[in-house]
Amino acid sequence: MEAGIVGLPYTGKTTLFKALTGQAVDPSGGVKPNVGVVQIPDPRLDILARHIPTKKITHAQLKIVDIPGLVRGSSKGEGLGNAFLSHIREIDATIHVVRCFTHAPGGEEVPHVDGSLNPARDIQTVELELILADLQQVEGSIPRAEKAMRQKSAEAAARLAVLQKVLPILSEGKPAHDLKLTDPEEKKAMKGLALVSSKPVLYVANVDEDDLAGAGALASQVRAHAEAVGAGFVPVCARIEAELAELAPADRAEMLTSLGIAEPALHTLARAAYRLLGLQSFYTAGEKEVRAWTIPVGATAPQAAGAIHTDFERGFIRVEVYSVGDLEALHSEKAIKEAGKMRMEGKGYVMHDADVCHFLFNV
Ligand SMILES: Nc1nc2c(ncn2[C@@H]2O[C@H](COP(=O)(O)OP(=O)(O)OP(=O)(O)O)[C@@H](O)[C@H]2O)c(=O)[nH]1
Ligand SMILES: [Mg+2]
Repeated sequence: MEAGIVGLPYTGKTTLFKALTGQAVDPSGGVKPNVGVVQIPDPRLDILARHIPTKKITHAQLKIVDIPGLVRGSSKGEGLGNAFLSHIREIDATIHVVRCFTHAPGGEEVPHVDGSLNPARDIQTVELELILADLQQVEGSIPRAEKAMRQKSAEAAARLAVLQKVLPILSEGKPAHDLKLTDPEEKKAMKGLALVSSKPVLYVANVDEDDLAGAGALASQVRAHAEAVGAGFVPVCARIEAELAELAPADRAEMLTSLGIAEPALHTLARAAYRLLGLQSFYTAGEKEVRAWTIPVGATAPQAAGAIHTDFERGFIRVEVYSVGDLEALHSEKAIKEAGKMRMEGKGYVMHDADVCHFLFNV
């Protein structure tokens, strides 16, 4: 799972990256993307480890890429041109950072590339660049796709059909996300195109420290846009979060209390990203390791086993399941069994969020 951070220059992308990953960044100021891994915070792992003594706790992970170089006119070769695109095709979701803070800490000015604070305009600027980049890709792909039609394969036909359907949408300045497909072959072809404007978006309003809830006029523009397009929205003060990330846990808790924040934005962001991507977690728990795994909502038990190891999916026999809530209430797997809450499920079982699993397989 991979999310890419995009946004105009000086919006706080790298600050957010540091906050999320706790990782050092490229000091050159960003020609190369910063790549890091976020351990998804998950209180359920603590519940599991409290009742099932274990040597190791492993969090689910999200890969984050801080993508620099997107500016107004990228598609026409401004700045680094479309170089940023090579890093963005692979991502599953876009985290779009929008500047809503007025000053840098200490009050000094942070320049804005377009001379004034205007989140709604900034969103349009970035999204138009993504759409134009996709448009160039689609226009470039059509002649090749037409040639490929000679092979008379269903795959080539689906690819050309999708290119022809998405072209007018992009030409109108709308995101590829607006194209709704039903045919499975076409859906697959669409995925293969990996168009940037087809990815789900999480808008992050990077706010001043006196508007952490994002209730101010600037952040409200971002929220309104996110709601209008059915995307995710999280207000974050990236600078404070970056400071929090550097603190020891006890100091962090104290700073959170003094700021009146319930939890670091990383938690809110991680949950929003999960929701956006249609993901949920299941767990395996034993004395060697307590671990969170990520699967799409709707995944079956064999598919969940496959998230651990592909052989487990093929050799799946059945699974013993209970939920984290059962363990919290009853304190041990033995007590869960005695209460009749340990379930045996077969191949058709659709996984629930917070399931704890013992898989039985044959490899
Ligand atoms: N007040 C305030 N300033 C911030 C915040 N986030 C970033 N800044 C400041 O904004 C400036 C730019 O931040 P960066 O994180 O480098 O921005 P960027 O989007 O990575 O910029 P480029 O990589 O140049 O495109 C720095 O001076 C930061 O200190 C914030 O949440 N609040
Ligand atoms: Mg940067």
